[in-house]
Amino acid sequence: MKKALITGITGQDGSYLAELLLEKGYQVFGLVRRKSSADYGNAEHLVGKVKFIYGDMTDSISLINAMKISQADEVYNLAAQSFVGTSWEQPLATADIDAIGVTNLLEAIRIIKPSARFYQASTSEMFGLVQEIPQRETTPFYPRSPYGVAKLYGHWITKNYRESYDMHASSGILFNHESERRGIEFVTRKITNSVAKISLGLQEKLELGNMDAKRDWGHAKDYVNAMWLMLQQEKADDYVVATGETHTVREFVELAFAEVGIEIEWQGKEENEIGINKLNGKTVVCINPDFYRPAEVELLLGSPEKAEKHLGWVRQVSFNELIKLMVKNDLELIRKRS
Ligand code: NAP
Ligand code: G4F
Repeated sequence: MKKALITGITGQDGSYLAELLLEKGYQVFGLVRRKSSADYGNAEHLVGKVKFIYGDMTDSISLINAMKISQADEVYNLAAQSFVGTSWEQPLATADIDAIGVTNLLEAIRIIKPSARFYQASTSEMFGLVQEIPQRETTPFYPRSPYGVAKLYGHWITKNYRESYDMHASSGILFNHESERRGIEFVTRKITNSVAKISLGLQEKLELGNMDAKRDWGHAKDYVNAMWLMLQQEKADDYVVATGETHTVREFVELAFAEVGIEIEWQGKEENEIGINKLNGKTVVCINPDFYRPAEVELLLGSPEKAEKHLGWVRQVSFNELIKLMVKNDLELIRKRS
């Protein structure tokens, strides 16, 4: 039985990856942070199936301990302060977790079990002010947030340990991926949750920042499969995982409202732009500049060519299906609660 250790198991990707590895017959260990009340987040339903180990990316001893206990053959580093907006408010914590934390984990592997295969959760945020369209493995990086900068360190230290110590260490440069388990502060889930509430008469308006931003959005379930595929290759390498399509936040809003039968008409420009419900003339979307970022990533569009060709990775969920699933899920959750 293969053993895997997942950091960030309580998050969106960690929980889907744990399900995938359990299905494949792995023994799964998950690193969790100690909280004042027991909370396994998205991995709540995996209690009893996964062995949880307390630890923190900033505490190298706890990572050595997690490697000793798990003796993992595969280590997936998904733990991060993952919200770009917060990285301006907590730049040092973001660097400690997302940058130095990666070295802490690589060292724990090197000390305890250097033969273990390692996956690093790199990100399209490293492309930031994009130098090429679409972005590929060879596109130069230009991060635009403390998060992007910290992740770039994590990316390079992974490559460096591969080259310095011949470790099987790979990075997945994953573009935005969402799901029914996405954190509520990320724009897609914020939209689908608000759309559900507005359609049920529980909220008046959705307030957003930059609606012109373009993202390459896929479903998290498809993306965790790519992570696993990377660690099954004979040689470690870096791969872009993306859909090859890009859409604005505004398009996401329109399609999400369409799921509940609301057609949006846009009026005004920039900070004065509003989205009106065509049926009753009510304003349901407006701009709140508090959600603008000090530096923005305007356009992300990835090329999945290498992942498709070398890993045989295939995406199952389309952009429209993703929105449908997320709105449906939020409607069900809210109806259950009220
Ligand atoms: P997420 O839902 O925010 O999950 C983050 C996980 O990291 C949570 O389990 C969190 O635990 C854990 N964590 C945070 N700080 C930690 C620390 N100091 N020590 C140990 N664990 C810590 O993120 P996600 O969307 O699943 O993303 C997974 C990874 O992929 C992240 O590294 C993210 O940066 C990266 N990524 C995500 C995307 C995307 O579009 N989703 C794209 C590219 C890369 P708590 O529950 O205790 O907070
Ligand atoms: O959903 P977001 O917060 O995701 P962002 O910044 O693209 O980061 C996500 O994807 C990265 C991969 O590229 C991951 F590495 C990272 O961990 C995270 O998962 O924002 C998407 C876009 C941005 O341009 C933002 O300015 O939506 C824009 N936006 C407009 N209004 C908003 C809002 N974002 C948020 N969160 N909230 C708004 O009200």
